[in-house]
Amino acid sequence: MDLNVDQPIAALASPAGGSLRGIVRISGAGVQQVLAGWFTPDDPEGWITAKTARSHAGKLDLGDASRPMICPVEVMYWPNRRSYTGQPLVELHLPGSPCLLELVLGEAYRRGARPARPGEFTLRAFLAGKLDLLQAEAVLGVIDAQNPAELQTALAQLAGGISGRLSELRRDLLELLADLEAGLDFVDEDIEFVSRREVVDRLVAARDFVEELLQQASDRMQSAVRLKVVLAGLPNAGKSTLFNRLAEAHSALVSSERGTTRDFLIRRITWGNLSFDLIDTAGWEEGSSGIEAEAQDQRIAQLKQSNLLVWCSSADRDQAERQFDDQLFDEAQRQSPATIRLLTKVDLAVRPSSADPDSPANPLPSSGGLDSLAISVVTDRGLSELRDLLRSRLGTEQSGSGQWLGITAARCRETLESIEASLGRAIASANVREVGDELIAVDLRDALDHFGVILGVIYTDDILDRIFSKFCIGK
Ligand SMILES: Nc1nc2c(ncn2[C@@H]2O[C@H](COP(=O)(O)OP(=O)(O)OP(=O)(O)O)[C@@H](O)[C@H]2O)c(=O)[nH]1
Ligand SMILES: [Mg+2]
Repeated sequence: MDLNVDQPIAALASPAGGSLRGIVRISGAGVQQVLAGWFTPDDPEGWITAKTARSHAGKLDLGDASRPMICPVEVMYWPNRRSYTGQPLVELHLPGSPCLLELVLGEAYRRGARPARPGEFTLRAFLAGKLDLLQAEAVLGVIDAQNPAELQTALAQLAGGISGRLSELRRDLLELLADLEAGLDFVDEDIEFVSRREVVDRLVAARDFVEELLQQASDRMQSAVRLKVVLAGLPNAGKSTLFNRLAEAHSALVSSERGTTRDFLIRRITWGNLSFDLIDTAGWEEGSSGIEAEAQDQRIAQLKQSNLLVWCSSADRDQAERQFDDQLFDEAQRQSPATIRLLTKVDLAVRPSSADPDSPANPLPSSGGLDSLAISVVTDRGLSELRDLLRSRLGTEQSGSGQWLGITAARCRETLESIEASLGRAIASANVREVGDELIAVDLRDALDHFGVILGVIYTDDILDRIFSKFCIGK
């Protein structure tokens, strides 16, 4: 990790490949010198004397004596600390030809800039105090966001949501530490800057807050392992057909032969804010040897890792199958944290002529509290209700951890645990009258060091390396 921030660095800041516009970004002391000799501004005086950020139109000379090559360019120039990186920065806005952008970058490297490493612009912003570590991670979150919910979380973190709350708590604890330490200087004179009662109250409030953050970070880590919905049921129940319909694809083989699906298939589904993996599994069979036993083990493993089981029972199942289906359903339900039961192929069910035309024939056994629906992919019956049900069941799983980016939760969880432990020790000491303030101060200082690690007030090369190496070049 190169923490020398003076040498200019350059990289392509727009996506690779042809486009209407391409951007080359150069940051560091002396960016104007890097452009000297090949950038001719339309307003040379304005370029040389620029004191504030603005755009400078002009031409780039990329040719040589035998082959002149002049290209129009718009140079955005931030001459001072008010740039993204907190240091002089230029962006060359050019036609987005990959060949042209490569020539421009090559010229910048020849003139004193070096290629920027992944995330190095954001690293410089962090080192200049423009962003804290949580916000730097949020930049990555914004770039990588897969859906509006992830984007919203990343933008809130970039705007300083979590940082603000943590900084406020850190400030409060720093003040408490200052009061305790001031008291230590006057210990012989019995002057108290803060009462024990107040020390305990403030420490307990801080620990409660940290516990809440820790819970959110842990929830986030769990939902970072993507939400999984498993389709299961007897052979021929219509699982693969439903899988294809929900995934709006024809990935799964469908046939009237039992046992068509042998392995399992996964498809990522995104509906607005909600993303989950839908998994089609092989039909459940009797038998406990060979390949069937292995398939059964796989199914159980899938169910255990799933967030929701959708059990399919075909409406045209006969009496014997009904019993077997109910028995396997009970077994599957025990392995899974949440369940929906579907009566599939309701268009096929033979209904006694006297029956209520709105209720499905061959219904599911009634079981209290369980969500169940009758569907048909032939008539579309129940499909939109099924989508709504999945949205509401999975939406509950996804909420509650929305304030944390996965990368931040992963980095901070252990540190939050250390803060919680330090504050716990400080509270235990503060609750015993005979224990001196100096012992409380030791644990409080420990907690504050860990806060510093989360926000990036205290950092090591290793931490920076781990965070910024995840970025792409040019960011
Ligand atoms: N009439 C009708 N037929 C359906 C419906 N859904 C599926 N089928 C038919 O039922 C048969 C079995 O469907 P699949 O989707 O392959 O069933 P599966 O549960 O994946 O079967 P396995 O992979 O063998 O476990 C196929 O012929 C489908 O066309 C439905 O809603 N109505
Ligand atoms: Mg199948």
